[in-house]
Amino acid sequence: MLIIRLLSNAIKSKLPKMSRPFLPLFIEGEVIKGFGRGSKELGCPTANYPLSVVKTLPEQIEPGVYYGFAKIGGGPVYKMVANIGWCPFYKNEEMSIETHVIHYCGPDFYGEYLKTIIVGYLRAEMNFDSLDKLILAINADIANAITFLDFPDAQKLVNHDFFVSSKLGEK
Ligand code: ADP
Ligand code: RBF
Ligand code: MG
Repeated sequence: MLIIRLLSNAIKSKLPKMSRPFLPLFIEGEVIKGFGRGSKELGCPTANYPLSVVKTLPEQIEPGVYYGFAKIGGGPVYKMVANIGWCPFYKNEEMSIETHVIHYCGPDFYGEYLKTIIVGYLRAEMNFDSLDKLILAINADIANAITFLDFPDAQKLVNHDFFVSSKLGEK
């Protein structure tokens, strides 16, 4: 069963770009406290956006795991992975956008202005029968994102004006 689901996810992630015309997607806002489930202890802290930002997502967006770039305040641009959806493993009641900034290991940045560009889709959100399997899937997502974000199409977005221009609210 798991293999069938993984295969169908792999096929979906290869859908032509036009099937997700809303990508790349530009998201920005303040980082707030999330679900407090200790994703840091899972080895994967996720910066959460407020509901007001989640509500700006295009209607057609599919819940799932996405990859892209992120900039915390006036800092450098990092690679990231983001889970957008309801986290079936935890059955959240609200949709959320949770961004893990890959290779960032500085201090917490609650209250900072976070800009993200969602570049591509990795897979659907899944339910897992153990936390260890969720962690394994997240680690595979991070490895895939690191690879895909080096492709020239993605690299063009690193220097996008969105990351350069100073926005109101940016600290
Ligand atoms: P919460 O439930 O409040 O979202 P998490 O355990 O998911 O808590 O941790 C997320 C917080 O950890 C972020 O808001 C940020 O301040 C901090 N953080 C530190 N390193 C990272 C990182 N690499 N990616 C995302 N958040 C990070
Ligand atoms: N939660 C799920 O329930 N199913 C998933 O498939 C799933 N994939 C994720 C992939 C990535 C890259 C990240 C960062 C998170 C993912 N999560 C998923 C969310 C995870 O459950 C959440 O970050 C923790 O519950 C902390 O709020
Ligand atoms: Mg979080």
